[in-house]
Amino acid sequence: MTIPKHVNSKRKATKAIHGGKLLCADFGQVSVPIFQSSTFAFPTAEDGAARFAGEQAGYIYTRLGNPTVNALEQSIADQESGYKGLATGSGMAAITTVYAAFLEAGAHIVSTDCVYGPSRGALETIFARFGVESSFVDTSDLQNIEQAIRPNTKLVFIETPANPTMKITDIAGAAAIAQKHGIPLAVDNTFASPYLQRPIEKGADIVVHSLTKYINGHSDIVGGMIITKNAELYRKIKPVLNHLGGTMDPHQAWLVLRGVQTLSLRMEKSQENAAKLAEFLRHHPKVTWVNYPGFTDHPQYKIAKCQMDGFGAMIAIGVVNGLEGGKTVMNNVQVFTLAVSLGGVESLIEHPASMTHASVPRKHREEAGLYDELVRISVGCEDYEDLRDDLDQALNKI
Ligand code: LCS
Repeated sequence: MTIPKHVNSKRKATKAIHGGKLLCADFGQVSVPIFQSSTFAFPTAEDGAARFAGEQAGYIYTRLGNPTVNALEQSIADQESGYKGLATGSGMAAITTVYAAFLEAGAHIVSTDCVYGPSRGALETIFARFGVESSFVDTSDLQNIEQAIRPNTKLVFIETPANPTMKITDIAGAAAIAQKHGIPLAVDNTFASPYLQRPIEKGADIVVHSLTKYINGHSDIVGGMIITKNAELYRKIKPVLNHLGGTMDPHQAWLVLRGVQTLSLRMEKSQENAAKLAEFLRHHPKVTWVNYPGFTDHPQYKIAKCQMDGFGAMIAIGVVNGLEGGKTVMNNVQVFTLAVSLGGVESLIEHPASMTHASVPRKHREEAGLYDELVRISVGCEDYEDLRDDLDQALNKI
């Protein structure tokens, strides 16, 4: 048996490749195995009781813990500079588990107004039935967070960059406000990934991810992750996840472990393509506006530059003829795929008002800056020239 090496680098690409592997290196294997077992044998009845009592380390049942899933949890927690991770069956399972851990009847949450549609919908349609109150504000202006906090506020939840408006919230500023009031701050870091942004380093308490996006990167699984800053928060959330049951299965975890190893390469290529494409689109006669945090005149450019290691690969645009023009573009692309989701190696295009954010009433969408004319682009890893020429020909059909 080979003695596994413990790779203990603080650098991002190395962490993405080696994180979590040591946990399962029993035979010197280089890839983490898939422990496809729902349950784990106890050596004796006493051992079983001791494991349930938390007095003995060891696996019990995959909903409560699994070696492959744990390896992924360790990997993402390391990359996020967090304490530990809790893998979930989807990004929404991560988000609703965090809601359920902190919000009870009569509690209140302050959230970014332009969060991913279902992150808002879950609060307004499900948690509201259990007596949870929510305020959705433009968190890119920190004063709005301060003003929205009430005596019964139990969680501040921000998404930055926000889907799909590309608004940026100052994480350190939001953390300072939340901390002053003794409220945990949770950050949806899906759009940036830990390669570009690590909210816990800026003072956040909890990070959530849709792993479906950049972290997995290949549009072949749905998954989520919760990462906590410390053991106390982990212990508060873990039983909620185990009871509600939105956990991840080992095969899903293995695919994400495979995908995340190339996170640095994919992020670098996609954001390089996105920067060029944003510039190209900005000067295109059929494009009326471009939201991209890498533009020096983006309203929160300075915050993005300060808290992110790069501007990411998501772009929101408006085109001439509004929604009709946008439909023409979406119906004529050939290299881009007309599909929701984002963060995969392939470039995607979609219409948030009628697709990803259709569950948010128009009034709320427009208050949050999500207009009918907005078309969202997820820039992938293809050759830039092909992406540029494809959008150019589709735009010229308007
Ligand atoms: N958070 C953000 C920022 C997201 O964009 C999504 C999904 C989720 C959470 C939920 O993750 P899931 O449960 O889907 O893994 N966003 C999607 C989107 O923009 N298009 O399709 C899904």
